[in-house]
Amino acid sequence: VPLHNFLAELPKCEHHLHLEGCLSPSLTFKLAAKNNIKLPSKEEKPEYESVETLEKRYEHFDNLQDFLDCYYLALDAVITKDDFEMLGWEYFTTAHADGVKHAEVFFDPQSHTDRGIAFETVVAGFNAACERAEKEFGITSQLIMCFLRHLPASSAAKTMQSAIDGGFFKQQQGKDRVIAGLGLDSSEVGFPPELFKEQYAQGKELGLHRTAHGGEEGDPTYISGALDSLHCERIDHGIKLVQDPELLARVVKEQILLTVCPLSNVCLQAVKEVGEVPIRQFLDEGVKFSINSDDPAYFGGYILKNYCAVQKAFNLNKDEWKSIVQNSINGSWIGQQRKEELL
Ligand code: ES4
Ligand code: ZN
Repeated sequence: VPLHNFLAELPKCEHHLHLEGCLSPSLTFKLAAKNNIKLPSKEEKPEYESVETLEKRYEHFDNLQDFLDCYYLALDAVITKDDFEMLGWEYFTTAHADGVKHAEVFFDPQSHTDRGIAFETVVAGFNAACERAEKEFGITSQLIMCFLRHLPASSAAKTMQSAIDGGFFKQQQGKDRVIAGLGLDSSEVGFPPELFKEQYAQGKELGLHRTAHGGEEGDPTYISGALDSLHCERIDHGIKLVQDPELLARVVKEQILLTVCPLSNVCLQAVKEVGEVPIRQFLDEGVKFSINSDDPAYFGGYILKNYCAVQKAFNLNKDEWKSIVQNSINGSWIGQQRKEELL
C-alpha cells in the first residue's frame, strides 16, 4: 500500500476494540489446556478440533450473530486473573507494534460473570495489562465497561452495581485508570438503546463517559436512540448514518465521533468491501470518525491493517490522514495535556 510507512508512524488512538475480541484460536487452545477446560467435542462442533480448524472457521461469518456465537463460546477457556491479563497483553503488544499511543478498550463483564467468574477477577486482569502497557510502552489506556444488549436490563443493572460496590469507576477512585466509561454491544437489531436508559443515566450521574454500538446492522434509529436516550458522546460503527441525512447533519453539528471498523464491517457482511464503508462521504460532509479494529483475532487484523485497507480503497492524501488522526486524538477521553503530547 502506498504511504504504508507514513500510516505505520501516525500516532494512533483506538476507541473500538473488544479485549475479548483479541482471543485468537491459538490463545484459546493454550488457555483451555492450561485450565483443563473442555472445548466443544468434535461431534458437537468440528471446528474445535484444532487451532487450524478454528482459524478456518473464523475466515467466514454470515453476520453479527454468527460471529457472536463463536466469540462467546471461545471465552470458556478464559478463567483466571492471569488469563485476562494475558488477553489484554495480546492486545497491547500488537497495538504498540502498530503505532497505537492511546487506547480506550471495551470489555464485557457479563460474558464472564454469567459463567461464574468474579467481576473483580476480570477487571484486575485487564487493568494489570493496561498498567504494564503504560510502563513498558507508554501507551495510555482506559477501560469501557459494555452491557450485553441481548441480556435484560436487570442484568445490566446488577453489573453496574458490582462496579459501584467494588469502587471500580474512575470517578470513585480519582485514579486515571480503571473504568472510565460505559458501552453497549452484542446483538443490535431487536435490542434498542432505550432499554438501557436507566444504567446510562446512572453512569452520567457518576461522571462516566458514554458510547454505544449503533448503526452496525441496525437502522439509524439505533443511532438517534443512543444520542437521545443514552446521552452518548460517541457512536460505535454508525455506518448506517448515511441512510438519514438529517441525523447526519446533527452528528456533524454536535461533533459526535463515530468509531468505524472497516475490516469488521466486511467480515460481518455489513458491506461487501471496504470501499463501501462511507469514509469518503464522512470526510466530505464533516462527520468525525476514528478507524479501529473491533475484534482483531476474528476479523483478520489489528488497527494498522484497517488503516491500510482504507488507504487501499480510498487513496487518501496525507492531509486527510492527518485530519483523521487529529479527530481521533480530540475525540479521546483524555485531558488537554495528553492531547497535546499526541498531536
Ligand atoms: C462486537 Cl463487532 C461487534 N458488534 C457488536 N457487539 C460486539 N461484541 C464484540 N464485537
Ligand atoms: Zn464492536
